[in-house]
Amino acid sequence: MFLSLPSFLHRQVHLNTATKDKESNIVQIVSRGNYFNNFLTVDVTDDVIDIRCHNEVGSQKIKHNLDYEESGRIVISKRGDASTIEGSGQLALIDQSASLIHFNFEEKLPLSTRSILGLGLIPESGEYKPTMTFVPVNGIDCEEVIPNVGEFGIDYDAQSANVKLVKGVSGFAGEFEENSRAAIWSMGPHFEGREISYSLWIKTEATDTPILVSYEGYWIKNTVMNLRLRNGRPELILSSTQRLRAWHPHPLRLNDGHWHHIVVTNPADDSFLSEMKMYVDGEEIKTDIDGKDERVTFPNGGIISLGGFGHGRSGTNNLELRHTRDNYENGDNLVGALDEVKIFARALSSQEVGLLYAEHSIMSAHPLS
Ligand SMILES: [Ca+2]
Repeated sequence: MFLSLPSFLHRQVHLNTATKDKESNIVQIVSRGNYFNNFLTVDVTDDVIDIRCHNEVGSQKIKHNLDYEESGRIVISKRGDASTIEGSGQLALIDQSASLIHFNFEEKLPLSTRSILGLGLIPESGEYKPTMTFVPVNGIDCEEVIPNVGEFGIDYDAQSANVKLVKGVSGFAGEFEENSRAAIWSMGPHFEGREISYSLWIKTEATDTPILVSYEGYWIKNTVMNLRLRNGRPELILSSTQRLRAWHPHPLRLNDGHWHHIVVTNPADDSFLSEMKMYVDGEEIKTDIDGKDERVTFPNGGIISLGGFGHGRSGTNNLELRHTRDNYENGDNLVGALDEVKIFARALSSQEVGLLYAEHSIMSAHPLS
């Protein structure tokens, strides 16, 4: 039987994923683990497949702790007339059309209460523990997390420092300052030239070039997907020589101290840079490109951060390189607030963007449409 793979999640991600084909009952399970910090067991009987995920817990013990707890389970049963597929925890079925990453900034939690797969392997941390108490990000120790409430769950929490919770478009927002950090350790969900979208609310008066969302490869450094403002004008950096930006003659400035909604989307797999779309306050805006109009390609195995650079290049000892990323045209730490930051592993239609905006548009005092 030929499997129609496009309906599965096929990206390099840094967690356990269970997905199901929309049409059939074919299930795909991907698992990962370094130094046996995570593994699956599979129990097959006549009409039941019972797969369990085991996550390393406990105290430090030079990489191999060998102390585990069950962190997820999926049971596929063909007993009787009907097939059933029940996933939970780390093996809960992922809704691929929903936001995989979603920060609503409703709470912050101590990092010590959130076990994030593989985080203890970060070279600078000097310790290996299944659960960390702090992790350094660009010179600042992060002891808190902003939980990811999207489908990818806890492994995509943002390790954070100096992010204040203030009034946002929906409940609280995250207020960033110069020494704020919000960095995701786990990789993905970008993949080569595939569809991807960012949606977020921003409030700032910054006149410099604040980074709103950064995605950069952990190993491959040729391309990025960094959304930033340049004196209030949105621009999407794809490489050191390519960007998509608000059409230059347009007087658009979003650094007016009011909430604004921005969406960028790669509308189809292997789009050209000029085909990527940008929306402000629910409406598509005219863009132009700076650099060569090529098919976009995102690094596999990349990591995301909010309001500045994150864990990227944690393998290098060159602090200047790590902190400035000069070859990506740099960018400043955000002074301002973010809310409802969402990342989808698919394109968003103009109708969907309109709905995302309308959901909280009462907060936008100056809609541009
Ligand atoms: Ca919120």
